[in-house]
Amino acid sequence: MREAEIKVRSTCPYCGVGCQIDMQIRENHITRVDAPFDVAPNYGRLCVKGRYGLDYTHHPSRLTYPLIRKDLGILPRKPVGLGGFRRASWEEALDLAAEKLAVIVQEHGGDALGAFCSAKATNEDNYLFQKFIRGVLRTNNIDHCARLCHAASVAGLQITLGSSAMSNSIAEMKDLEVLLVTGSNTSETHPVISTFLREAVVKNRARLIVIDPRRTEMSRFADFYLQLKPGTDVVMFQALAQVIVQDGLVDQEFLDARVEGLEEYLPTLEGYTPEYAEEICGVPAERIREAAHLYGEAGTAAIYWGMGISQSTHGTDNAISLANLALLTGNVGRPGTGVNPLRGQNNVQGCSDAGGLPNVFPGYQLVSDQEVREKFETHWGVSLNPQPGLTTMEMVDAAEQGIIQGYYVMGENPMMSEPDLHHARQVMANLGFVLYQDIFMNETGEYADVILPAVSFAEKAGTFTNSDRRVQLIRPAITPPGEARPDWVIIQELARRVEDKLGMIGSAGFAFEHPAEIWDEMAELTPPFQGISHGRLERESGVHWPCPSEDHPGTPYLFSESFPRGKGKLTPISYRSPAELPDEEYPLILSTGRVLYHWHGGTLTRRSKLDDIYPEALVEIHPRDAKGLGVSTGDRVSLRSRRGRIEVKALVSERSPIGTVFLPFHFAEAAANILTMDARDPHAKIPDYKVCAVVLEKL
Ligand SMILES: Nc1nc2c(c(=O)[nH]1)N[C@H]1C(S)=C(S)[C@@H](COP(=O)(O)OP(=O)(O)OC[C@H]3O[C@@H](n4cnc5c(=O)[nH]c(N)nc54)[C@H](O)[C@@H]3O)O[C@H]1N2
Ligand SMILES: Nc1nc2c(c(=O)[nH]1)N[C@H]1C(S)=C(S)[C@@H](COP(=O)(O)OP(=O)(O)OC[C@H]3O[C@@H](n4cnc5c(=O)[nH]c(N)nc54)[C@H](O)[C@@H]3O)O[C@H]1N2
Ligand code: SF4
Ligand SMILES: [Mo]
Repeated sequence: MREAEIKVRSTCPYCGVGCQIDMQIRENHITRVDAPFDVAPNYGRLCVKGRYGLDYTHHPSRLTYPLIRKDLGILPRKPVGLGGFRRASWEEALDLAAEKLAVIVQEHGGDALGAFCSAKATNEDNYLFQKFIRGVLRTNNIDHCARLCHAASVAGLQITLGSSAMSNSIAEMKDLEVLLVTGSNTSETHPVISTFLREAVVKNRARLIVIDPRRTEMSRFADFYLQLKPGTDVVMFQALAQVIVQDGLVDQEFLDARVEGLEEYLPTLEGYTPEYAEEICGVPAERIREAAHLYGEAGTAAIYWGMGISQSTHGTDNAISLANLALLTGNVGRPGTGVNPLRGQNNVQGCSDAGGLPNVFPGYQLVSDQEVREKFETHWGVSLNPQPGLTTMEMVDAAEQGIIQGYYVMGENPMMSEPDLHHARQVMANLGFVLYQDIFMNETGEYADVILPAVSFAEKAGTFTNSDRRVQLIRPAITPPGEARPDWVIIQELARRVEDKLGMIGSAGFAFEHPAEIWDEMAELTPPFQGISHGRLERESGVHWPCPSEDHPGTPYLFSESFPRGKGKLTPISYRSPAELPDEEYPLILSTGRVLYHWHGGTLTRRSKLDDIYPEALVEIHPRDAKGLGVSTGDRVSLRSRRGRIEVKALVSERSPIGTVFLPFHFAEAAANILTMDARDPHAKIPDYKVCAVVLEKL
């Protein structure tokens, strides 16, 4: 008899929209995915990844038992595939991992370890992970892909508003009046959000401004498409601000009541005329004036942005310049207004919220604050390190200098996602110990000493927090392959063993029996989560934090009365040109990013049907540049920068501007990050993935 079909409600594991999905399960397989029509945030909508991209869960190459490197201890370690490892029991692998970590802590202190938590894993996994790293290993060297992502948005919004999350909900998008989208290829990277934004324009007559060097699909819907030169955002946004000030479009009442810093700020706009912006950004001054009027005269206007703003050596300034615009015009704190960095990974918001950052405990409570630390010390029964830890890129530096001796990587792939991979891989090859925990082997796992197999989102319980701070459940739908275990279970087993070896038995407490209990402990220590529990999420489907008590409805938009820092701060900035510009030897700008069908290093989507649709890397080049180089679509070309060289196929298209080529970073065989550089934003430490210099040659 055929096994009955069951339906399981869960949350899509790909992007930060956090679509709700109904998975049909037959014979332990996800056979079909639908979206419930009556549930936020997607109300029946899904993109191709949510609908057809979950088949990676069944891929035969899932990790099913623990593995130990055959040539353990030989340095520099070579990157090896699964053949370089031998099967081990959980006992042996966990004991070995615990022993290695404990020895490093005993001999060099906890700060000799670096830990990467995961924006793919649950809030509960990440809470427990950081509890282990801080409480048992006694280091705050914990970070994750948020550093390579919205770190600059976070830094900029901290300075101007004191908060860093998206200020508005997805629900209000379709009713917007004016919206500005910049540095976001929304249709491909937040596809369901893009349908709401386009609905606002197409059905509800919203006016759209798109500011992006690349002719993204969103630009086709725009009233104003300003195709600025890469890396010139500060000039563009300062010029918009100047027009708003000069033409009397500021919201004086709002400025008087809720904003400070106007006197110092105004003079710094002086040189930024639309004419100067035309010269630097390549956009006609008149268009800049018109766009400024559209934004400045709107009753309500909201700003949405992505990596084109954040991933820059002046990303913090970019984000500040956007917040300044919103403050000048009073476009923040009411429905339909706001400043909205669109969060990328399914749970990057939650991983940060749960304390997956080097300077904060869950809920952004500072590790350097003694009172906060004492609260966690009392609750966890440990003494904690008061020194904020290192960021992702600083950990690479520290590893190179021999200060960091070991990595624990859970659910990330830095050997594809970090810039300047030749350098990053060399550092990895010389680390004393690498512990790796994932659902698949990837380019980072090839450097592991011990591999611990985790289960996927479809095989465990927990919560993800989406881009508008909505906490939602995932539910077990299929049984895991082989001996794979949930991340939180693995972390507990490991933590107990390391405690044992360090002689701290019975201290921190890793005896949870269900993720719901882990959530409850985190909520108890984190005021904005206190009104949320798994039980409530079962009943209500999703709750937006801050939600301080059980009778609190949750908070769909922020800053209605005040900003977390009190008044909003207009913040002076000035333009600096990108860190590396084209020259005679490297005459083109390389911009890297995403395509609809693939996900980051490709670990998931290249094991999905989606790979049949988009099976290889393509570098997008403007017809004018292509003609000059004698290149046609389909030709093989080499791309070379000061850091390295790769080979790809060309795609001639007018999407990229003249002088700039675009390359997705999803393909290991043509890894974009071989070419990129690790020049960083001084505040946010985020690398510039959007502008470096390359030369393209036909093969
Ligand atoms: N299909 C798919 N979707 C994803 C992901 C994925 O890997 N695949 N990843 C998720 C993650 S983690 C993230 S962070 C998001 C990222 O989502 P996005 O930020 O939308 O993605 P990117 O492709 O990095 O491109 C950003 C945009 O910035 C523009 N840009 C480049 N340089 C500049 C500049 O100097 N100024 C301005 N204003 N714009 C510029 C590019 O032309 C592009 O349109 O996507 C999420 N969604
Ligand atoms: N050139 C260039 N580089 C970039 C960017 C760019 O625009 N250009 N963007 C940057 C940005 S914004 C980001 S966010 C980063 C992303 O960089 P990463 O986070 O390093 O990339 P992912 O490929 O998403 O890695 C996720 C890993 O988690 C694993 N995984 C999935 N589910 C689970 C689970 O439940 N448990 C465990 N343990 N593992 C799981 C997957 O198999 C995969 O190996 O890349 C950055 N790098
Ligand atoms: S928009 Fe994002 S969350 Fe929704 S189905 Fe697509 S990838 Fe999943
Ligand atoms: Mo990201």
